[in-house]
Amino acid sequence: MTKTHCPYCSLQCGMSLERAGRELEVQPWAEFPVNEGALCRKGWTATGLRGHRERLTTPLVRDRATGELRAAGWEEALDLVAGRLRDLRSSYGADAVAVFGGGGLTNEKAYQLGKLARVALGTSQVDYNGRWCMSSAASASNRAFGIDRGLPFPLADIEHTDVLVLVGSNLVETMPPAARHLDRLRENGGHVVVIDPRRTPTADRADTFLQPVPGTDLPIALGLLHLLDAAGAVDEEYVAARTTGWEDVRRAAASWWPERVERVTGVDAAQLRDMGTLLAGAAKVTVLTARGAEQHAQGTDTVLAWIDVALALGMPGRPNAGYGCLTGQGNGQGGREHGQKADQLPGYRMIDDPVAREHVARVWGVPVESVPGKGRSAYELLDALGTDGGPKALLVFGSNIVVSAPNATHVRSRLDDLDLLVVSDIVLSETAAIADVVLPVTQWAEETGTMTNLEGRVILRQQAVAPPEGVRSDLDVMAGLAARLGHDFATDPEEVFAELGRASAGGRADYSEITYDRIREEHGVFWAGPRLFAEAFAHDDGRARFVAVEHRGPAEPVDAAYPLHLTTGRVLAQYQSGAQTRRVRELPDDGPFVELHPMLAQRIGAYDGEPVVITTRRGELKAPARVVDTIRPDTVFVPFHWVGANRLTNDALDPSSRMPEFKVCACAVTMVVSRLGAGAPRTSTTDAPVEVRAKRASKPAQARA
Ligand SMILES: Nc1nc2c(c(=O)[nH]1)N[C@H]1C(S)=C(S)[C@@H](COP(=O)(O)OP(=O)(O)OC[C@H]3O[C@@H](n4cnc5c(=O)[nH]c(N)nc54)[C@H](O)[C@@H]3O)O[C@H]1N2
Ligand SMILES: Nc1nc2c(c(=O)[nH]1)N[C@H]1C(S)=C(S)[C@@H](COP(=O)(O)OP(=O)(O)OC[C@H]3O[C@@H](n4cnc5c(=O)[nH]c(N)nc54)[C@H](O)[C@@H]3O)O[C@H]1N2
Ligand code: SF4
Ligand SMILES: [Mo]
Repeated sequence: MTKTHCPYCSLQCGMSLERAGRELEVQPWAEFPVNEGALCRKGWTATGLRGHRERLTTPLVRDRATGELRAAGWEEALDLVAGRLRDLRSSYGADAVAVFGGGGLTNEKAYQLGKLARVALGTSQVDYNGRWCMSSAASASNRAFGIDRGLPFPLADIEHTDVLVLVGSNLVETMPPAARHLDRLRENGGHVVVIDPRRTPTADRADTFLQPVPGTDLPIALGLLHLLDAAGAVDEEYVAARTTGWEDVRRAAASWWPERVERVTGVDAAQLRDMGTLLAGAAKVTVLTARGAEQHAQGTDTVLAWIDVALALGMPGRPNAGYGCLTGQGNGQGGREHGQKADQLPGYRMIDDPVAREHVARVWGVPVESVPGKGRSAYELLDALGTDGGPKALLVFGSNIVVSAPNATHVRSRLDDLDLLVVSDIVLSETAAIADVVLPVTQWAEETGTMTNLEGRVILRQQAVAPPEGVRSDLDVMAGLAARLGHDFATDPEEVFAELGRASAGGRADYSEITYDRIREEHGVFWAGPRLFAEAFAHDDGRARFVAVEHRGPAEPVDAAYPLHLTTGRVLAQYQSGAQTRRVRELPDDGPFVELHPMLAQRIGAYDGEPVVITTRRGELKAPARVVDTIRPDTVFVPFHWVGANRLTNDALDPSSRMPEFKVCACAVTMVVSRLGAGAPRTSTTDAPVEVRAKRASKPAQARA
């Protein structure tokens, strides 16, 4: 029996893997405090990729003559990659080679990937998919608090807050075992507020539900600040002692009276006033943001506005209160701390900080001048591929870009213009399928490494079974490439972790005191401790910053041609690009769908289950309609776990985090001529028969599926 953690999301649920003959069974690990033995369907079925017929077990190389991928040996594949990287570097310079990582990689891999880029390849062009995840919350937290720790307190603390505000989180479907905290909070007499354009299963667990137009969470926060100020509910003592900048925020909020907020957001002024009263009267308030609020071209400002609300109430640093971001990927937190980010060195050090550069160069044993500077952010990197002056080769570890990048048709064209695309994966993802070289790697359960969960708790995923013959670990692959480029890299995860500890020592995220043994003994170890900010914030003066922000609105407003808001997100049974979960037999793989309101369905003559076409300025997708009365009539929703959703999405970026606007763009929906004989798109609202799918009941999240 091996105690380990789920391969998927940032909750990193503890689980126990037991061998039963040739099978590997998932069993509860009841003592692990974050999930107390509960798992969601994805966790229970996580061994489904083991021994899967689509598992990659040999390197693949694209044959020049046939254009097809063919099996190759490891030496051939690695020699080929290293040789072509060397050639491209000598023709075009070191920045002609780019590296793209993932927030699902272990800390050891994320650290080694940054080192592979900076030391072995000498390129500044490295970034990762975390840019598309929580980067807006990260840049807001750095600005406001001087540090970016998703949750500065253990998740279970929310059970003891008085009011919990979830801004753009559907955690009942995205972190099902965490739903227990909502239930316990309400049993304790607490109040849950959910803000989402869709009445999700999470909203069904709320006492207050606000259903705004996508992209308008920022004015809601300004409206609340306006109300709190008018009611004299601002904690003046806390504001004076622990913060700076309140007066600017007060001025910015002054013109956001509730009726103006209602006009912009669609949220009733009366409902907003009630929420203001609720917050004003609560002793402990916790605000949590997730992708719904963050994945916008004004995502950073939106998070800053919500941090302003928490600060005005005097919450951050108080027990069972404050602000946090619900990070998403398995190693969403650690993945952004150890140097796979374009502007960053291990330990959350900034790459343009001379002291940080000296320290890390010493650990790496290289001259400090050889450490490259800041590179392009994820989307800007992809956008530059194959262009004049852009990278000619891309190495991908742990991301399925073809499915999950915004404006996917354009990104695909950039990938097609590369001289060399190398993908390391466990299956032939849509991105691996177009690569020149595919390197098959070990997966979770076949290897050991640490992850840092959404609370900043460093946990240990331990190897439970031997990998299939023919695959190598990512650490082996990186060492193999480094060796061919003249560098000696460690491959033992514990050794790499110790090196990471030294490189991070003294940084904002300092792992130097953490060891595998301590993690095993303590159910995970929090870097910087479980609770931050009780005494001081991380800025030099110890104070948090209020930041005054303005509402700009979505980069692409609706108009006559594209009259609807499109938003995207997740369903419970699939994970991310679906590369893994679409292959797990026990999980429903029912394709993308277009969720829309009965009123909209009636207007266009669409029927539940029948195909509709959704169009944006960038592309179109045909998929079955899912007619539900839980979504705003002016908004449609498409899950992104299947190819297609991202052909539609907008690549407008947040100016500070460089987060793409996944959560809102303008679209049009028309019905397709169907077998029911309906014809051209309709505008009539009187005669179209509408079948309304019963609101899907919230799934028994904690029950074993
Ligand atoms: N089942 C499942 N769980 C997952 C994942 C998965 O792929 N599948 N991925 C993991 C990862 S990496 C992440 S980042 C997390 C994401 O976790 P969440 O952020 O909870 O997931 P999303 O579905 O992306 O978005 C949450 C909600 O935002 C709403 N929303 C859309 N636009 C807006 C808006 O403008 N404002 C507001 N307030 N809400 C809006 C959507 O309707 C949706 O219900 O989930 C993690 N857990
Ligand atoms: N429209 C829309 N698009 C979105 C989002 C959205 O809400 N809407 N959300 C965004 C968010 S929050 C995220 S996090 C991204 C995620 O999108 P992706 O980056 O595509 O995430 P995954 O599907 O997890 O991709 C991981 C890939 O790595 C492989 N893999 C798994 N483990 C390992 C490993 O240890 N090593 C290696 N080498 N490979 C491994 C998997 O098989 C898979 O192919 O999508 C973003 N895209
Ligand atoms: S919530 Fe589900 S996907 Fe996330 S770690 Fe737990 S079992 Fe895995
Ligand atoms: Mo994410």
